[in-house]
Amino acid sequence: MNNIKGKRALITGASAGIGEASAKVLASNGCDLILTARREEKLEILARKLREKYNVKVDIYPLDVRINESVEQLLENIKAAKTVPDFLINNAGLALGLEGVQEGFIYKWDAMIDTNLKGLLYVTRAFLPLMIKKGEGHIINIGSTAGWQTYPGGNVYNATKFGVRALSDAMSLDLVDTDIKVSCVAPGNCETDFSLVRFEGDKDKADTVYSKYKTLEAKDVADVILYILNTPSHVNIPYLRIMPKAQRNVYIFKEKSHKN
Ligand code: NDP
Ligand code: 8X3
Repeated sequence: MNNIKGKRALITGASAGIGEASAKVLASNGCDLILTARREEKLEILARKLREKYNVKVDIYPLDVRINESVEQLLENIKAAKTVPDFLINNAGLALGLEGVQEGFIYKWDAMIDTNLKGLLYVTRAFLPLMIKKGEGHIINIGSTAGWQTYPGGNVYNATKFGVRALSDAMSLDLVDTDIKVSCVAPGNCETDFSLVRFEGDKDKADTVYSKYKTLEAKDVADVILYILNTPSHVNIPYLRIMPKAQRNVYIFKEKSHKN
């Protein structure tokens, strides 16, 4: 079944990790793309490859989701280009640090809240009216297992991902009289640049997060996004949690000696 061929997806945070993998998986199924992130040069390279390999239309726009004026400018550009998306994948996000609240850094809290919650809201607020007008559509918000279970030092990141989960639920209710579906995809530990960003470039520290057991790969998450977008029109998947087999929750996992 391919319900996404010829449709168009807007992906935030498409320059790396889960967003980049989603762009590849959707393009390989014939879906046109609007790719956004702050690092335009990464988007350019990705877009060129996807156009060549899959013959799909790929537009790129540099975007910092924290800046509502930039989101509104993106909306104007997309209106002018008449490329209203059918799918919105709110993926841009990050964690910064693992400090306890008592020693936390305000700039890290601001960055997480502004990106993971306010950025998601800005983009959704901008594009939802157009998607409703267009007819059927689907919003996928990338949550996390951190939105189901807190862990020491997770505090503000946990709060943003619990928030993404609550917002997904709330959006779904608000949209009951429309043909827009809302899903929250919540991955467990997935090897991307996430930990490198969290530990501000400390590669050794980042690598330890992924060395204990076989983690998810970004493509695993992209594949479930594809599955959700491909469900028949009358089917909705409000939440989908995806974990590495070796990780049963934030605390319980099987050590690497059994790496598969
Ligand atoms: P990466 O660091 O590999 O990718 C993050 C993406 O978000 C990048 O493309 C980055 O692009 C973009 N981004 C970050 N800040 C902004 C911003 N202000 N404006 C626009 N784009 C931004 O991490 P992941 O792929 O792992 O993360 C993707 C999502 O998945 C996040 O929401 C994360 O919380 C979630 N997640 C990750 C898990 C994991 O274990 N990896 C598990 C569960 C959820 P650029 O820097 O170019 O702007
Ligand atoms: C990322 C997963 O466990 O590092 O959302 O918070 S975790």
